[in-house]
Formats: sequence, C-alpha cells, structure tokens
Amino acid sequence: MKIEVWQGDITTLGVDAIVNAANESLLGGGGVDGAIHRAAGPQLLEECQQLPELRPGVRCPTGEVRATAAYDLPARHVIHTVGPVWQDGSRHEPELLANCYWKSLQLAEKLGALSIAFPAISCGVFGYPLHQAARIAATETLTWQRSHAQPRRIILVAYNTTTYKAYQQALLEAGQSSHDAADDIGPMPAALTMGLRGAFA
Ligand code: AR6
Repeated sequence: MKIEVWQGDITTLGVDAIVNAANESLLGGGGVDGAIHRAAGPQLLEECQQLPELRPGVRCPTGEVRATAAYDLPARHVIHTVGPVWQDGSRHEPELLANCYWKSLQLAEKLGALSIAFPAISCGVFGYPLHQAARIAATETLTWQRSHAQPRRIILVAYNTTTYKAYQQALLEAGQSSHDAADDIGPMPAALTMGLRGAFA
C-alpha cells in the first residue's frame, strides 16, 4: 500500500471517513469546512452543537479530533480536527499539525474505518506554509501506515495542482518509492468516486 494523492473535492469521496479542517467552535466556517457542512446538510451542524464545550466557544481544541456522522455525504464519518493557525513556526505549529493527522488516524481506527481522506489541514485560511505542511502530512501518514493495519487506505486530497505536486514531492522525500505508484488513484472525475466505499475497503 502507499499513501494516495488525489486532486478534487473531498466531499465527493465515498470513503469511510473524511477529515474536516475545522475551527475550535466546530460550528462551521469557510473553505473545506463550509463545503463539508453544505454537502452534509443541516444535521451535521446540529450534531456538532450537541458536542460538549470545554470552555466557551471551544468544542475541539487545536490539534484534537471529534467524530460525527456524515449525513448526506457519501462518506460514513466526519472526523473534525483543528489545525494550528500559522504564526512563525515557533508556537508548536508542527507538533499541533502532526497531532491532527495522527489523532485522526487513531480515531478512524477506533471507528473501524478502512479508508480515510484528509484535506490540506491549515493550508488555507490558517496560513500554514504548504511545503512544510505537506512534509508533516506525508511523514505522519507514512509512519502510521507502516505500523498499523487500518485504515489501510489513506488519501491526501489536494484541491489544486500546487498542493497535488507538494504532496507527491513530500511523499517521495519521506521515503515513499515512486515504484509503489501502481495504485495511485490520481485525478478522478467526482462521479466515479461516488459510492466507492466498498471498493475502497
Ligand atoms: N475539498 C478539498 N480541499 C478543499 C476543499 C474541498 N471542497 N475546499 C477547500 N479545500 P481551509 P484551514 C482546501 O481554509 O486552513 C474554515 O473557515 C483548501 O484549498 O479550508 O485549516 C474553518 O472553519 C486548502 O488547501 O482550512 C476554520 O476557521 C485546505 O483545504 C479555518 O477555515 C484547507 O483550507 C481553517 O483553516
């Protein structure tokens, strides 16, 4: 197996779990968070509102994860995580971002998910430098895959070509051989990915 890179809209993927790059309130926002809430429908927000607040406005601290159902999405679960806001790199941003990936994988394993798709957490509004973030995504997912059986299928979703290339480069640098590329799902029309949950298992 290898870590897969796929370019497109994460809300179309029929995987067991998709990861949401949320904020600490878990009440929605822009970017991929907005897209996931729109595609999942209003029940997703209702379930998020039911999650306990640890302190006012914080249902999920930075670097942590929470799971909900996926409602109208083709996925089964949404794993909400909160990436760090990039400041200058000295405010524990790398460790916090690594936690987002690792803890999402731990939660996915606990949920029995065989497949999981990640957006580029923190790489939009939160301003994390793309290549540094891609290196963390590659290292964490590869380390997980080498030491755990499930989720067996791990997909890094790039919304644009720059991110797609950054992931490919980071995976190569992290030791994923290009000879392992046989099952790279690559760019794929959204329609083909609908309802593929079984095929992903
Ligand atoms: N599918 C896949 N990737 C996407 C999609 C999509 N449909 N839409 C955007 N991206 P961002 P952050 C990419 O800003 O930086 C929200 O308001 C996007 O191109 O969504 O973690 C939350 O509520 C980028 O590469 O997340 C938070 O307040 C990546 O997803 C805040 O933004 C992440 O960009 C979180 O900021």
